[in-house]
Amino acid sequence: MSNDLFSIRMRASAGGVHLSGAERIVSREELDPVAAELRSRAMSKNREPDSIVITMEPLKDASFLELQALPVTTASCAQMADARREIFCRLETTGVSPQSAEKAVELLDTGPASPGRSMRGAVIMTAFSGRRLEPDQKRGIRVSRFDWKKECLPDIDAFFAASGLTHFRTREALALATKVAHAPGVIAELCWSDDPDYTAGYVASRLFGYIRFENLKTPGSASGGRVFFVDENRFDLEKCSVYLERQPVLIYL
Ligand code: WAQ
Ligand code: MG
Repeated sequence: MSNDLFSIRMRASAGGVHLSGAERIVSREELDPVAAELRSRAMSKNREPDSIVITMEPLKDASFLELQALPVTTASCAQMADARREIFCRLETTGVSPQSAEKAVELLDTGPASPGRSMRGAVIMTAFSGRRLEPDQKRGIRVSRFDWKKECLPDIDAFFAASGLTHFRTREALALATKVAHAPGVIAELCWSDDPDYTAGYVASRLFGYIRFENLKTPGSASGGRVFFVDENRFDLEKCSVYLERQPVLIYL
């Protein structure tokens, strides 16, 4: 069935270094205001971009997948060390080995693109042996073509307001994590932002939903990223990448 929805994506960089990115699915009427919003977000970074690319692509004949958002819980870990211990326990319940979990945390601490650099996309890591599978280790796999379903926006706004989670990052991360949790072969995700002022992060899986932590890193640290753990026994990189990058997904609550 044909539709009038568009994928709109922004990426901003300076000197070849990725600064920020965003992806939305919007109707034709929203293209201009959302493009302006993404442009202003790109320019609100501490560092001025020397390139901002905004891509608009009609999804007219695409078949959409609709997914219910993962349930959200906030872990009450007072110290960063407690939060880190808790993510190890949670990852282990999904089948991620302690070695893989440690390697993932170390990568996000040091910058997974090369020491000190964060990636534009995510690391794909085998859950047992901790091998990296993403074809380009500087860029990573960028999840795209997902958004909240428009009809559900009032419910979604109400949900986030009632939970006291009003930052746009949480809202975008829950949508992304929901798409990722349903990817073929993916068993869990670990994420925290590379924004020095934003220390919250999460672990997510279909098993326990989206568990957020207020303090996964030290304030002021510019390291962060995403790791998608995959089951090496049933993993097809091509199939998973096509789903993550190209399959349009709308999320409802
Ligand atoms: N696909 C794959 N990886 C991505 C994507 C994407 N679409 N967007 C960001 N990343 C990776 C990339 O390596 C970034 O450097 C890193 O994640 C961090 O991106 O509940 O805002 O946009 O409040 O800084 C966690 C929310 C927020 C916690 C994460 O990430 C909460 C966040 P950022
Ligand atoms: Mg982002």
